[in-house]
Parts: sequence; structure tokens; C-alpha cells
Amino acid sequence: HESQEHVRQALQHDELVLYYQPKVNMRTGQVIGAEALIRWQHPQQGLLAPGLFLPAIEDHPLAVEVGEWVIHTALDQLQVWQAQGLELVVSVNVGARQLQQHNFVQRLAQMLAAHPAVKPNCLELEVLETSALEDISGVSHVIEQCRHMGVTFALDDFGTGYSSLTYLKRLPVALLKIDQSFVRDMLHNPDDLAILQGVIGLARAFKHEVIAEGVETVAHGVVLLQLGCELAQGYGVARPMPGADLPHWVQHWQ
Ligand code: G
Ligand code: G
Ligand code: MN
Ligand code: NA
Repeated sequence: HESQEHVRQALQHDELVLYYQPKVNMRTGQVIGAEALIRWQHPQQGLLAPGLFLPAIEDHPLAVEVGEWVIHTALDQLQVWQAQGLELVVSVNVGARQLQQHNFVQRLAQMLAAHPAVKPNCLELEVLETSALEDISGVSHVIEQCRHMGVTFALDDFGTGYSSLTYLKRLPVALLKIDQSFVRDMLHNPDDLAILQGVIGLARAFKHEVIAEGVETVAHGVVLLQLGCELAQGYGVARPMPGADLPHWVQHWQ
């Protein structure tokens, strides 16, 4: 595991990169967007997954800097894709705590203003429940303000947090992301299948969209479609890839 100081140097030396994993509609075949996933292109150790270095900066001001770098870089990428004729929504992961940094809304507005060609509704934020002690009304207020700018929201890892149902009830999001832990064994485990049915029903009751992550095979996709979940992300569709590879991937997928 990496230290705070090393992550700071990675940021300064431009060694952080974003990979993008496509999200598709399994019924229509349409590519609806891509999730930005951070990696560290480490000069000695190769490509490092976020689990190896994000924990080192959690609850540290550096997490704010990295979070802003991610949004800025995703907006840059959107601008490049758009110039190539590719219209997508990019999703960025944000901790509920990151949303509560004192000037988050203002900083987001500045970053959007710095990318005038990018429509705000092409940016989606996936909110991660990071602790049991979140100030939900504060988070909710921030989401409202961002929604006024046109940015959309998803609840990430739905079902795994301390208070998923409270989040569902209180946060004005448009999309639920079913955590991959419920999807992985859905073909064999009746409990997981029951949870999927429940979450898809909840999404419908709240008039939210729902996406399954960790969709690894066609068989998973077929059952999810039968259950009423049309949107999918997972290795069965595509692995996360560099942004430069995505236009080519989209061409061959369609
Ligand atoms: O890409 P990978 O499957 O290794 O991601 C592991 C975890 O890291 C996921 O839960 C994802 O939400 C998180 N993650 C990936 N990129 C970012 C990021 O830019 N910011 C934050 N806060 N979390 C991220
Ligand atoms: O932000 P979130 O927790 O949703 O992060 C998704 C993580 O799951 C990323 O690290 C991504 O690399 C990983 N992932 C995406 N699709 C699959 C999949 O089909 N199977 C598995 N095991 N992991 C996946
Ligand atoms: Mn996510
Ligand atoms: Na997730």
C-alpha cells in the first residue's frame, strides 16, 4: 500500500490516469455512457488499482485534490470524445464526504464552465456511501444544487452500505447501481436473485433507473433483462479501458 506522500507525487508527476468502462442498454444495444475509474500508472509497479492507493488519502485534503483532478480529467475526455462525434454520459465516483467539502458546488460549476462544449447533463456523479455518519440532509442539499446545473446522480454500490434505504429515501438521485456482489452469484444463489428482484422493484417504485454492475456473462444479462433491469456494466460487456480506445470499442459494439 502507498503512502500519502507517494500519492501526492503521483498527482504532481501526472501518473494518475482514468480508465473508462462502458455502460449499455441490453435491450436496445445502445452504449449509454462510461464510468471513469482511477488508476495509477506507477513507473516501477505498473498499473495500480484504486484500492491500493485511495485508502491512503481518505479523510485527507489530498482526496479533494484527487477528486477534482478526476472530474476535470473526465470533462477533458468528454470534450475529446465529443469532437470525435461520440456523445456519452461519463460517470465519476464521489464519496458522500467529498460532496460535503465546503465549496463543492462552486468548484464543480467552475470546472463545467472551463469546459463550455460539454453539457452538464453529460456528467453523472456516482455517490458512494462512505460512512454511517453522513449528514444526509447536507448531502441532499448539495445534490439538489448540482442537479440545478444539470448534473445527474446515481447511488453506487446500492445495498451494501450502512443505510442504503435511508439514502434511497432522502437523496434525489435518478439511478440505482446494484452492487456487483449481488450480481456475481445470481444464477446460482436464490438469495441474491431475491435481492435483485427487490432492488429492481424499489427502483421502479421510486421511478429511478437501475443498472446492474459486475455483469460478467450473457446469461447474467438475460436474467437481468427478464427481471426488468435493462442497463448493465461489467466484464461481459467490456473491461475498463483507456479513453482513447473507447470510440473504437463503441464502433465495434454497435
Ligand atoms: O476500478 P476498480 O474496480 O478497481 O475500482 C475499485 C473501487 O474504486 C470502486 O469501488 C470504485 O468506486 C473506486 N473508484 C474508482 N475510481 C474512483 C475515483 O475516481 N474516485 C473514488 N472516490 N473512487 C473511485
Ligand atoms: O465504483 P464501483 O464500486 O462500482 O467500481 C466498479 C469496480 O468493479 C471497478 O473496479 C471495476 O473494475 C470492477 N468491475 C467492473 N465490472 C466488473 C465485473 O464484471 N466483474 C468484476 N469482478 N469486477 C468488475
Ligand atoms: Mn462506481
Ligand atoms: Na459500485
